[in-house]
Amino acid sequence: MKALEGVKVLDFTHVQSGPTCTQLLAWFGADVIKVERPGVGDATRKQLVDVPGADSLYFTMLNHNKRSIELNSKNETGKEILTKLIETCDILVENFAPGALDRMGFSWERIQEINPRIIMASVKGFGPGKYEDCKVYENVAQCAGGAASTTGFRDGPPLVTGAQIGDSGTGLHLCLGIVTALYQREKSGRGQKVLAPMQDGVINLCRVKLRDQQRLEVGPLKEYSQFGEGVEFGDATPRAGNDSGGGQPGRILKCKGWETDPNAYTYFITQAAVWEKICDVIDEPEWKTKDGYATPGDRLDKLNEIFGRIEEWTMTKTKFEVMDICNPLNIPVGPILSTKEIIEDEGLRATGTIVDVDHPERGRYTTVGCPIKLSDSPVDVERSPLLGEHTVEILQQVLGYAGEDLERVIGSGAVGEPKRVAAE
Ligand code: CAO
Repeated sequence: MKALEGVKVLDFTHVQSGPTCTQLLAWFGADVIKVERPGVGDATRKQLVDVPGADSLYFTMLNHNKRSIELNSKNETGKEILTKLIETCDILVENFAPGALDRMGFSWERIQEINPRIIMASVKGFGPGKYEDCKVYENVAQCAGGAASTTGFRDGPPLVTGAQIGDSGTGLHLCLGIVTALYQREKSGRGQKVLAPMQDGVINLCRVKLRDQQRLEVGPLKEYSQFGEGVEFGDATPRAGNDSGGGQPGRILKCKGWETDPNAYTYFITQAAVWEKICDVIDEPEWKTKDGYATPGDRLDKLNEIFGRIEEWTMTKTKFEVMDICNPLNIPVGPILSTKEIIEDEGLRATGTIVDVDHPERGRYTTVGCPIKLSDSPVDVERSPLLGEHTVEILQQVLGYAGEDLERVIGSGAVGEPKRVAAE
């Protein structure tokens, strides 16, 4: 038994933000029916193709455990089928450009008329306001949500981060909204509309930077390296390089091999509670009591010197040796892991966070499994569907089409050519 067993999802999502959300719902046990344009499908199927003729990793890694139906929602028979899907499903998830569903003839009002219990969940770039009509991609959201202006080094341009906080981050927000609405429906009997704007999701993840914005109004941000370096603050939260976001100073430091390995680095936090142990490890025992070094406040204007000395030590060790020495002492450190190291990590494989999956067109590939672990709802990662792989199955089993009616629908051009599954 899976947590969301019996829940049916009409998955009208594409690219990354929406598919991340519906993939989680599928992993939690929902029956996720991905509706795709006949012959075309989700644009990511053919983006960044690495195996000619096969669905890309971009698509496969975001669409596990789903079923695919080809459906032209702008054709009359397509609309008939879509209406039946709305009648049958508990949740509709979409991340079309603003207004696209209305243009198809499926406004929220119409959807509620068809099924008052349905939860309609949408990702849009912006919430209501002057930008609500914009099409938005990951990096636009990172920029508009405060992440870019606060990422990078003070003397460099704003930076976007590799973590897809705009797309996958918003997918997570949407997913929480959906299960919350589902829970409320248990009591109210009514569906509702769930909206997760990408800008808002990024702002939520940048909460501590908005905290700092308001602290800045009453004085300099003393834990930022900039303060110790005597550089004046402007009127907005600055980029803080690799400074830690909390009250304990932290930096990324070189480790043994950094000259040739771009990831031979460690994060190192000079947490106040373990200052004495840090002094012992780096062989500066007098710093424990020395004037100007003994208390966190005193150290703020000497962070460059202190981290410079710690780095002299970390450069004599590999990032894993730093971890092995510091961990037992409760000194917070973290190796900078490359994507290669993560994919090869036995521990992550053992927990199902990194998994290998077989695919009939592309063979075996590695993917990220479910990052959320439920003790009573285990996740089995199943390959993504081929385009229209389940069209006939869904028409028959979910919507009850049979005989001449099924022939009519298939012959209408609304559902593409019925597919045969490639031999597995
Ligand atoms: N049958 C018929 N038509 C279909 C269809 C189907 N099964 N599926 C989609 N379409 C149509 C849509 O109705 C739309 O038609 P109109 O323009 O006539 O309304 C058209 O396909 C294009 O849809 P779109 O505008 O959503 O797609 P796009 O590639 O132009 O834009 C994106 C992509 C992501 C910028 C846009 O969808 C968007 O802003 N989404 C919301 C924000 C978001 O999720 N962004 C993150 C994406 S991940 O980086």
